[in-house]
Amino acid sequence: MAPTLALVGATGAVGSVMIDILNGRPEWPWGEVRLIASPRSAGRKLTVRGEELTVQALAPEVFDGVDVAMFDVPDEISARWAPVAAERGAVVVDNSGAFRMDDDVPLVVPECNLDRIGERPRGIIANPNCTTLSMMAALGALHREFGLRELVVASYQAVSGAGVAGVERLYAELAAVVGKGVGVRAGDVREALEAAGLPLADSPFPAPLALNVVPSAGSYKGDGWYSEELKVRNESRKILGIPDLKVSATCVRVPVVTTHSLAVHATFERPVTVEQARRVFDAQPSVVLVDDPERGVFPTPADVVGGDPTYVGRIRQALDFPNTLDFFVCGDNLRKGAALNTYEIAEALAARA
Ligand code: 2RA
Repeated sequence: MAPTLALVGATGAVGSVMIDILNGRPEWPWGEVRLIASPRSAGRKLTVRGEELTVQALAPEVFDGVDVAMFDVPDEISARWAPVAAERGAVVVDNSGAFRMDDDVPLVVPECNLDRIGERPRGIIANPNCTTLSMMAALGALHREFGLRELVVASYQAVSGAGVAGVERLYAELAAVVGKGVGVRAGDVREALEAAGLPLADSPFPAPLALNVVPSAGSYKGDGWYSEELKVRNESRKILGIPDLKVSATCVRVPVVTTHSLAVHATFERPVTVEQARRVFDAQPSVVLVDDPERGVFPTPADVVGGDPTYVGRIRQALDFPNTLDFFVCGDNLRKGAALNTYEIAEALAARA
């Protein structure tokens, strides 16, 4: 019998992208699909592959008979409900941060470590954070060939990483500054936002995003580090299976709606040329090279948003660092960075069922 798939968080920002992905997949291994959300959203009707489905309220019984349950909900909801789904027999693929670093939960990017999906003693598989995920297909491919040793990363993160509130805030800020001639004197953007009734106290970000960049993503964790920076370090080590990988990240929020970008400085055990790296990327189906800098061709978020692949450009050999490449990566943080990677894991589970 075809397996049953559940989507928990079906009405959220990532859940909506997940439904687009379900509707667009060329292969369809599933029988029944259940859409699950908070009691507030229960009863809503959503269409999956031509069938209108009614969203069910999160409760233990909704997991009975479910083979794979994808969770796209906040950490605390996953922490409480993923074990319930697993106890009822589902394999959970969780997109929250609740289980990512647990030793008995694999953290999976299909291009890097799909073999780990069978090792799930708690019935839970974790999906990485979107910032890590946006570079992993590219980095994993290089690691297999040249052995990654050190990684220095700067991120340029879209506001949709902070949810619907982040997107609404950016649009409101942009509307408040356009045509005002601000951004030329220290503090004038803040003043324009205050004048427009947009105090920073109401923002998900600690500084204006319009006409600005903000070197803070996630929550402050002490010693100068934000949570996103620590996630890049810890998750990269776990996914690539390099526990002592040297990593340093600086995560920055930028006025982009969707698609995270990263400037990557990666040092390898073995020498690597730009041509070799290009061949490796060409051979990786989920990586697309956009790299002709002489003609101004490179990936930008505005040009690749909505796409599934990881887009790579600006590949160059670091001038002063042996065995080191610099390159720029863009990946849609809601697709490969969240919903798509989760779904790819679910699809691999269905293929093995
Ligand atoms: C962010 N990576 O961009 C986070 C979302 N999971 O804020």
